[in-house]
Amino acid sequence: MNVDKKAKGLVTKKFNDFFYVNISEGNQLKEGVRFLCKSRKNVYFQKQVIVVGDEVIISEISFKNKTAIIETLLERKNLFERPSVANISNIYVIISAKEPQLNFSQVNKFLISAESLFVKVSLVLTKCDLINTQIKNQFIQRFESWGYFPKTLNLLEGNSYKYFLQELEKNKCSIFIGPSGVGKTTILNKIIPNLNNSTSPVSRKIKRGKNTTRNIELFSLSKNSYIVDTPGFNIPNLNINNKLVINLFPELRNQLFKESLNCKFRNCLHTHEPGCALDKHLERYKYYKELIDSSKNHHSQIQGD
Ligand SMILES: Nc1nc2c(ncn2[C@@H]2O[C@H](COP(=O)(O)OP(=O)(O)OP(=O)(O)O)[C@@H](O)[C@H]2O)c(=O)[nH]1
Ligand SMILES: [Mg+2]
Ligand SMILES: [Zn+2]
Repeated sequence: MNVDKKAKGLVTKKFNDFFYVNISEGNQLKEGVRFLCKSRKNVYFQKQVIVVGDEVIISEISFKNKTAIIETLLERKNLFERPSVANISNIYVIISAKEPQLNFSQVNKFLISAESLFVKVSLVLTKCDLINTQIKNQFIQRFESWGYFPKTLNLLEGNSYKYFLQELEKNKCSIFIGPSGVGKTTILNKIIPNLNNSTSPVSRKIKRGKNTTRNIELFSLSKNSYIVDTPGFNIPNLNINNKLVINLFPELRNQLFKESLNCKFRNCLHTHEPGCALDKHLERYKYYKELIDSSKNHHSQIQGD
């Protein structure tokens, strides 16, 4: 049966010139059916091409062949860049306690980059079976001083994944980011029945991941809840207005909101200003200052050109 009707859908995968689109919930057409689509020419949102996570309108729908054409790209709430994923509601920065070794400066960069999308950011510590409780608690305490309450997972304890899934099912679209080999795909395989996506052990010699995941794909967890696995990747440089930098650090921004910080100057950037009331005795304050300085330099370079 061919139905030539329009429907709203969600782009779950992109390859070459093709897209997989799932028909959204609430449509009289079959929910959850996956259509192989091509896009009409000139389908953009603010001059940007269609990416995974985008909502689209499809037409020329063939139920027999499971094909359709993307006609329109709907308004995007946000765009995570490199890898490109649209309409994210929650970001999970996944890191491992060991193999690959926990690198705090790298975690900091992932967190800052994640926070710059201004959605909820959480931290997940995997491979906790490879460290003892004392070290685990030290890691947790350190991240708490950064304003995060990390979830801990390990392969030996099945329940930890079960509780994590319950949380993820409440989110509209979560994305996993983090270095290669930390176990992002392993989590997905644990929580989505019959998924069996490829994972591989970290290299024995250099204890680093092997960049196993290559594609970006959106998987359905339940009605209205999706999750995106990503390849381990390098963190792009940030280019952010220096007034917003404080929002990237929960331990600093909490001071602004919870304690109604009274700096002498209303536009205080909390660096060298007299009468600044921000508590600067925090581990990541130096990263905050670095970001302010680099965004200032960037700004003056642009003005100087
Ligand atoms: N001991 C232990 N090993 C784990 C745990 N979670 C994952 N691993 C192992 O870590 C290795 C890498 O896992 P992957 O899931 O491929 O890692 P990834 O983050 O998806 O890596 P990329 O796709 O390369 O970005 C696999 O051999 C997993 O079995 C854990 O909790 N404990
Ligand atoms: Mg992977
Ligand atoms: Zn201040």
